[in-house]
Amino acid sequence: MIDIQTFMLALGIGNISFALLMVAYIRDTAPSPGLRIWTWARLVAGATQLLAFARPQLGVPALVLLEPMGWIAGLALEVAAYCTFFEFRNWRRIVYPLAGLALLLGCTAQLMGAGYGELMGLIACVFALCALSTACLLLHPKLKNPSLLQRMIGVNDAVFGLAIAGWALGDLDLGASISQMAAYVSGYMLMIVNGFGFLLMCKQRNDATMKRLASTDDLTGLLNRREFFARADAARMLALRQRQPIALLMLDIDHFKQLNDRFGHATGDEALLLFARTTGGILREHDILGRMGGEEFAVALPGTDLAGAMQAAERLRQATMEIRLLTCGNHYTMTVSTGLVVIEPNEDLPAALARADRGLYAAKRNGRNRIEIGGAVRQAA
Ligand code: GH3
Ligand code: MG
Ligand code: MG
Repeated sequence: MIDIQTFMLALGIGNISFALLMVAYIRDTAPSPGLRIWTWARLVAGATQLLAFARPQLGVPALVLLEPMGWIAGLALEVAAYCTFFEFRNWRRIVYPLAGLALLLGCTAQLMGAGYGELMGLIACVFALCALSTACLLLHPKLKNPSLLQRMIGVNDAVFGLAIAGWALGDLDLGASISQMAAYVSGYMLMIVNGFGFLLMCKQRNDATMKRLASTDDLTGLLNRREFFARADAARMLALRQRQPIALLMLDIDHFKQLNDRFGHATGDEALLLFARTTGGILREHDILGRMGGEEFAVALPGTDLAGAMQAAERLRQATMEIRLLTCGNHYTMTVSTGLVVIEPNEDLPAALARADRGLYAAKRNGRNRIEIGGAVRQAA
C-alpha cells in the first residue's frame, strides 16, 4: 500500500499538469463557460496536494493552516465550475457560505489541536458531500438529456463520494485498509475522469454549437442552404429507393424590398421570422424547410405528389396572407410566390431546384401571390 504522501505527490503532479495544459489552451482559445474556473480548481487542488506532500518535511507551522484552506478552495472552485457550466443561477449564494463554513470548521479543528488524520477525515467528509451532490446533479433524471459522458462522470463522482465517506467515517487513522485503498483508487480516478470529463463536456457542447451554427440560419433558425441541400438530397434518394414521389417548392416573399424600404430592416427581419414560423408550423414533421438566402425559402415534401404539393403550397400561400406584421401601428400583410415541381426519378436536386425556380419566376411574371408548376425536365434543359 502506498503512503499518503506519495499519493498526494502523484495527485498534485497530475492536477498541476492538467492546469498548465489548460492555461496554455485558454490563452489561445475562447474558453467554454466554467473552464477558466475549472483550471483554477485544478491549480489550487494540485498546489494543495503538493503542499500536503511537502508539509511534513518542511515543518513550517503556518502551512498547517494553509492546507485545509487549499482543499476547501479547490473544492469550492470545482463546484463553481460545474455550476457555471450548467448555467445554474444563484450558485454563489450556496457555494460561498458552504465553503466559508467548511473553512471555519477546518481552521477551528486545526486550532483545537486536531491531528492530521482527524483533519483529513473532516476534509474527506466535505469532499464526500460535494462529490455525492455533484453525482446527484449529473445523474438527476430531470436534467435535460444527460449525455453518456455526463452520466459516466456522475457515476465516478458517486463512487468517489461513497469511497471517501467510507474511509473518513470508518478509518481515520490512515492505516492500510480496504477503505483507504478504495479511497486512493477512486481519488485517482476522479482526477483523471473528472479532468478529461470536464474538458470533453466542454468539447461536446462546443461541437453541438458549431454544428448548429454551420447548419442553421441565424435569423430564422431554419436550415441554411447547405444543410437544406444535404437533407433534401438524402430525402430524394430515399424516395427514389422507396419509389415514392417527392415534391419541391421554391418560395419568395413578394415586394420584400418595399417592406424593408418603408419600415426598415428590423421590420423586414421580423417579417422573415414570422414567415419562417408560420411556414414551419404548417408543414409536416418530416417536410424539410430551409432558407436559401434573403427572402427565398425552399421546401422538400417527401412522399408528396403534385396534387398534395399543390395543396401544401396553397396552405402556405393562404397562411402568409394571414400574417399580420404590426408596423407603426398599422397591420402590414405579405404575399408569397411559389414555384413547384415533383422531382423526376432521373433528376438531381440542383436540376429540380432550377425547375422550381422557373416556376417561381413564372409566378412573379404572372402577377405574384400565386403558385406555378415548373416546366418539364426536357423543357427546363
Ligand atoms: P419580388 O416580389 O420580385 O421578389 O421583389 P422583392 O422586393 O421581394 O425582391 P428583391 O430581390 O428585389 O428584394 C429582396 C430584398 O430582400 C432585398 C434585400 O435587401 C432584402 N433582404 C435580403 N435578406 C434580408 C434579411 O436578412 N433581412 C432583411 N430585412 N432584408 C433582407
Ligand atoms: Mg421577393
Ligand atoms: Mg428574392
